[in-house]
Order: sequence, then C-alpha cells, then structure tokens
Amino acid sequence: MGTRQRVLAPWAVLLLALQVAGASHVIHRSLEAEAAPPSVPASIVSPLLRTGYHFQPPMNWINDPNAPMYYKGWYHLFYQYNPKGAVWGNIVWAHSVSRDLINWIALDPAIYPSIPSDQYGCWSGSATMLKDGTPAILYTGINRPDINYQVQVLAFPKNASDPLLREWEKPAAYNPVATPVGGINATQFRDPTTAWYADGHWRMLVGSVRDTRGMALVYRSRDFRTWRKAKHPLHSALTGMWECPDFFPVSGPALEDGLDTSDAGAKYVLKSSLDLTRYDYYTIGSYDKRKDRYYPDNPNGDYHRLRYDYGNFYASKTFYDPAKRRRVLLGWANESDSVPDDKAKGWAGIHAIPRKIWLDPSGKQLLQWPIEEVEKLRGKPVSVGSKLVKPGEHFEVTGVATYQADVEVTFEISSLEKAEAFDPAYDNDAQKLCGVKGADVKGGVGPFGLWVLASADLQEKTAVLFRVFKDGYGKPKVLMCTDPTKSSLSPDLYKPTFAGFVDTDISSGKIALRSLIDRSVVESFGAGGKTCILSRVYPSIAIGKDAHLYVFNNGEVDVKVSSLTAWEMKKPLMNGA
Ligand SMILES: *[C@@H]1O[C@H](CO)[C@@H](O)[C@H](O)[C@H]1NC(C)=O
Ligand SMILES: *[C@@H]1O[C@H](CO)[C@@H](O)[C@H](O)[C@H]1NC(C)=O
Ligand SMILES: *[C@H]1O[C@@H](CO)[C@H](O)[C@@H](O)[C@@H]1NC(C)=O
Repeated sequence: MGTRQRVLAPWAVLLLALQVAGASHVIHRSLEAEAAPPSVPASIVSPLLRTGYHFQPPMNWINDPNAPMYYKGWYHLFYQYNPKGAVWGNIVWAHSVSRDLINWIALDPAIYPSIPSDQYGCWSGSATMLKDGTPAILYTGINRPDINYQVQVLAFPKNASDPLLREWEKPAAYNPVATPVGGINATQFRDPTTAWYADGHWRMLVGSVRDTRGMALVYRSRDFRTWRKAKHPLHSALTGMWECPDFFPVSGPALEDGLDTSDAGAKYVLKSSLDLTRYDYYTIGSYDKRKDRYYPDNPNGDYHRLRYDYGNFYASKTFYDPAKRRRVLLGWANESDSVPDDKAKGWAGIHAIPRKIWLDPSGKQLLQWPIEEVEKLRGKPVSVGSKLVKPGEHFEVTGVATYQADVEVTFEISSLEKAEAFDPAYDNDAQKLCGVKGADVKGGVGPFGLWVLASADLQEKTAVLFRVFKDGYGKPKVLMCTDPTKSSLSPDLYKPTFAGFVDTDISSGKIALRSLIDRSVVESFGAGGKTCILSRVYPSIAIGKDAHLYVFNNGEVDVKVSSLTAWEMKKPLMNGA
C-alpha cells in the first residue's frame, strides 16, 4: 500500500539514527507521562483519523508555529507544545528539522523556562537572520505565576556552527528586551515578529490592544540587543487584540518570488490573528519606512475582508526561504472534537501543509499553493477525463484509496444563466451564506464539487463545493464552501460550515479545485489558490478503506469535469511517530 510507505532519504536514515541515539528523550518522557490509564474513556475519534502527512508530534498538544527558518541546509520549525498532555499548558518550544518541509525529525525542545523572564511560559515568537548570518529568536516570556504578565525575550544559538541549532541561550545582560510599560496592558503584549532592517535600524512588531483597538507596536534597535518602543504603532484597527502579527514585503523580481523581510517591496502584507474571532486576517498596502507606518490599500476592508484561510487556520507565520526564493506560510489548525476526546486520544493540533504565497497579479490579494515538495508524497494516481455530471447526479472516483489523498479537479460550467440572485446582505459573510445554502440545498449554478471522506451509503460526507450567484449588475459571484454538517454520525463534534468568496473570472465557465485529504483534514485550494479552506472532520464510518470520493452536482445546469486526478499520499517521516 502506497500510504504505508515511508520516504527515507539517506539524510533521514542518518538523522533517524541520531534521534534514536539520544535526541528523542522528550518523546519518550512524554509517552510515559501520557500513557492513558485504563480508566480513561475511549475517544469517539478513531486512531485511524490521526493525520498521515500533516505536521504533528507523536502526541500531546500543539499550537502556533514559531520561528520557522532555513539555516545551513535545514528547515527549522519550532512550535508551542505541552510536553505533559493533550490540552494547552506547560508551554515550551518543541523543535523539528527537515530538508524539505515535509519529512520531519524531532529534536529536544529548544526553548523552555530557564530565566526569570520566561519562568512561567515561553510563548510565540519569530526568527531573524542577522547580518553575519546567525539567527536570533525573539519570543514572549511569562514572568509571573498569578497573571500572564508578558515580556519579550531574545535568544541566540549556543553554537552557531551546529546546523541543527539544538541549544539556545538567553543572555541576562539585556533580557528581557521589552516590558509592558507606558500604558501597555501586560496581559496583552506578545508574539514579536521577524525583524527587518532599514536605514540603520532593526524594527520588530509586538501585538497588543488598547481599549478595543488592536495594534502592532513598533520597536527599534541598532544592535538587536537594546530595543526602544516607537511612539506610534505600525498600524491599528478596531478589532480587539492582535496576536501573532506578521509583516513582510511581497512582489519579487518574478511574480511568484518571495522577498527577504528586510528587502524593499512594491507592496507589503500585514497580518494579524484576531483573538476575538480566532481567524487570521490580512491586508495589502504600502510601508513608509521613515515614519514606520503601514497604509492598507483598501481601508474599508481593514481586517474584515481577506483571510489566509476561511476555515480552521490560526496563529500563522511566514518566513523567507532563500533556498527556493519563496515566502512560505505555516499555520495551526486545532481539533473539532471535545477536550475529553483530545485527552482520550492523547493528541491535539496539527499544522497546515506549508504554502507558498505570493501577490495575485490583481494586487488585491495573495495566492497560496501547497509547496511543491508535498508532491513527492504522491503515490498511485487515478484520472478521470471529460465527464458530464447532470443536475442532481454524482459519480464515484474509484481505483485509489482516498482517505489520504491529493485531488486536483477542473470543473466546466455549461452556462451561467441560471445563477441565483445574490443577496447583498451576505456581502461580508460567506460563511453565513454557506450555512443557509449548504451542499444539500439545490441551486442554479451549483452547488457542485467533491464529497470527500464519504461513506458508501453517503450517510457521511464532507462537501467541498462552489456555487455561483449573479449580483445586481449581472456579474457572477463565486462562493467556495466546505460543508461538514454530514461529516460524521457522531453528534458531539464542532461542524461549522466554512466559506469564502472567490475573486475569479469565471466567464470561461472553468474553475479549479485542489483538496489535500488526510484522514481528519480537508485542506482545499479554490481557483489556483485564491480562496483556501481547511476543515477538521472525524467520520465514524468513512474511515480508511471505507472512505470514498465522489463528484456531485446539486444545481440545475450541467457541470463537466474536464480533468480530475487523485493520488494516494504516502506517509512522510513525521517526528518519529
Ligand atoms: C559546535 O557545532 C559543531 C558542528 O556540529 C561541532 O563540530 C562543535 O563541536 C560544536 N562546538 C561545541 C563547543 O559544542
Ligand atoms: C488588560 O487585558 C485584560 C484581558 O487580558 C483585561 O481583563 C484587563 O481589563 C485589561 N486591563 C486594562 C487596564 O485595560
Ligand atoms: C478551535 O476549536 C473550535 C471548537 O472548539 C473553536 O470554536 C475555535 O475558536 C478554535 N480555534 C482556535 C484558533 O482556537
């Protein structure tokens, strides 16, 4: 079976040996700590629903990706991790390394409470490459036991010649580098960004809020050790607390090229993770480095309109990958089961497949696509060419196992004439619209798309679909939606419909969809990465070989599948699990 195979490159064998030889104490320790006593009730989530190729440690809780970077031939990923259980708490920075961002090797935690500034927690942060080529990490330390009092801490590698960057030190001479003084709320002051260099100064951002105004505070430094807060934030908006801000230039020499964070860009992206909604919003705009101010191109849409992902995706972070001259986005997706289920299954949280991101030629949004390395996991394929799906009909894609698969499909709509009228009340609420007009609600043009992780009797299915409306001027408006309301017979699951509009020219009638299916993950990319939706689902029957894949059309007009390929996906090396 392709899905059982492991991709073992020679370096991986080497590191596996290294890992067995001593770098994996943490995993063994935590296995002991979490070995479930027999009295713990079984989780409603089958062990077969643990993901196959999405980033995960062998067990326990994970959340935000931290300080991703490329250093001496290795990709480094740190992440918020509870070594003692499958719920949030005891947070340290777990550490994994990779040659390709797909096969991962777990090392010991790199950053953990060890100085007064971080003795009650090591929260999120970022890496910056200094001028001499060594990396530095800025992160948030918790220094009081009673409240989550937040300060910013600076760490350097103990041995910069070690490509695996296993040990980090936090010099007492200048830590903490920033404290919540001057009216900053000490419990709302966190997640420093990668710093950028301009006109003799480094600058970095820290997320905060004043009353209900979320903001990215600016700090400046000449030597990276002494930091001073600037008078004005880089930007702010009436959104509540900004967690995990991210700020970077886009638009390299070639369209899809990324830029180093210190390079000057024609355009900039400012992202914030809104604590109130728990989603990641971004805007595109310009940056005035003299004033250290950011101006979104579309102030009306400030932090309500554009999201990296319209599903389950939060606390994301990008980094510039000099090896492939691209900017890569990593994000966290939590579970949709209950806390007791997480405790019983022993793990909670995954990361999305790393995505390359770049500016759409329109300049109005980003495009995202799974990094090309994920295609190395593709195994046995099956293809369907030119197949008509009449109104109310569906067909099954057979010949491969689809519980761990990569599916690419292009649909062709025969006519847009029957498109339903768009109700402007839903202009800013695709998710609500999808809640009202889900996969089973018949429409004009659509809903059509895929039923994934579906049982043979179709009692269980997760729909990834498009539906085309017509606005008041007769212009098509495309909705992309993931409808998991029938994804499982288990009642005690969170099954929100997730949706976003797709700003694509559908006049040709064509629209593409790619879905990365991974047992309990459905991560979809609409229209070449214009709109992305990640969902967590936990079927009770559509598990393993009992999971099926269908193409469906619940609209009134014919939809043609002009091409479809589904590949079984192999399991990469995943942190020793
Ligand atoms: C630093 O790392 C290099 C490369 O792994 C190693 O050869 C060297 O012994 C290390 N130095 C110390 C002091 O540990
Ligand atoms: C600081 O933020 C906390 C929320 O974490 C809030 O409860 C508190 O009222 C805020 N303090 C001030 C002075 O605004
Ligand atoms: C993930 O879990 C769901 C269900 O419990 C919550 O509604 C979300 O807010 C949560 N997402 C994040 C980012 O914490």
